[in-house]
Amino acid sequence: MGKRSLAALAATLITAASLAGCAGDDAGGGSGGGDGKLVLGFSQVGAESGWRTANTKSIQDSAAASGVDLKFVDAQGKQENQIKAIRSFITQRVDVIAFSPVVESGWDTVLKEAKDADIPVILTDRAIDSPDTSLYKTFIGSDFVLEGKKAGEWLVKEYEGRNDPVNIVELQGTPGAAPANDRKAGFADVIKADPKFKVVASQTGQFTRTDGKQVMETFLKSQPKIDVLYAHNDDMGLGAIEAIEAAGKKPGTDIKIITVDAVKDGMTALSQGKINYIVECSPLLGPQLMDLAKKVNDGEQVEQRVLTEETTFTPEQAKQVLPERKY
Ligand code: GYE
Repeated sequence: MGKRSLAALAATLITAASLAGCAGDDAGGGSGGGDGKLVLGFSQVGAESGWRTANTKSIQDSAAASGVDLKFVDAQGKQENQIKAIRSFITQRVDVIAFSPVVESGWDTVLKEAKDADIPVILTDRAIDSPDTSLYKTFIGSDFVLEGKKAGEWLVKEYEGRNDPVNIVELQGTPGAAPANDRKAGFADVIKADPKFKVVASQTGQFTRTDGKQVMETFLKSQPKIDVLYAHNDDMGLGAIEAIEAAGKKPGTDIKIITVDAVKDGMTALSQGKINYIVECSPLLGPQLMDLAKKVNDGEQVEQRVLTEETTFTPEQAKQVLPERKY
């Protein structure tokens, strides 16, 4: 149990004592079971993609390695489940709450509850749109706007010196999620400089392979000419590849494909030339998260924004790093 929890426990005990006239042995303060471990409540988005699976593993492995008592709850893609989980972490009086918000909006009420309970919150992977930054201690994760820009920059280079229109279809992530909003915005911002680039269709594929495939099928039916697919993650791109192949076209050749994440399956498709470019988004946030959780629990000052280091991959680069790729 960290300093904060001890303070909270003391406060709870004092309140309980004054209310009941006696001090119970554990008035619900601190759920660490008295073994001195930091208790971290973590609400995960779900299991929608390879990225998410790797992210979950990173968090669970790092918690075990650093002696953190992790209370892990999977929200199955639903904000209401995340709110429930956060409320239950507050009731359990965990030391620190971390979560990866399914969508950007609608967190103020529950985060105020955590703040009132004096439980520090860490945003992991995805941001929220609340202007009240006092609702969380820090936000660790990637710069999704930058990722979208990197995708756009590759495209601009790829079609340099050509004037024919370039028809782009876009598979967006979960509606309202920070990576969907930002990857769209960053990409649009770069390609708007040249009117030959046209996003002819843009729809959500929910960050999943199944939806990516299904939506690509409809794009292929409704669009007479598709030059490029920009998918907000590898999984949707991989689903789309199946649809493109089923339609008798060659992914990576007939339709150029750009994705984000760089998970193993995506990198394999990239090395085979079925994807042309991947912007990396690292899911390995576990070690940094544990470190930040310990710091905020000890009342240490931490940066409001902790960025993840990332790169981009071409097919050649994918071939080189694939043998070492862990996820
Ligand atoms: O890119 C996608 C996942 O929030 C960065 O969520 C994450 C995104 C990731 O489902 O594959």
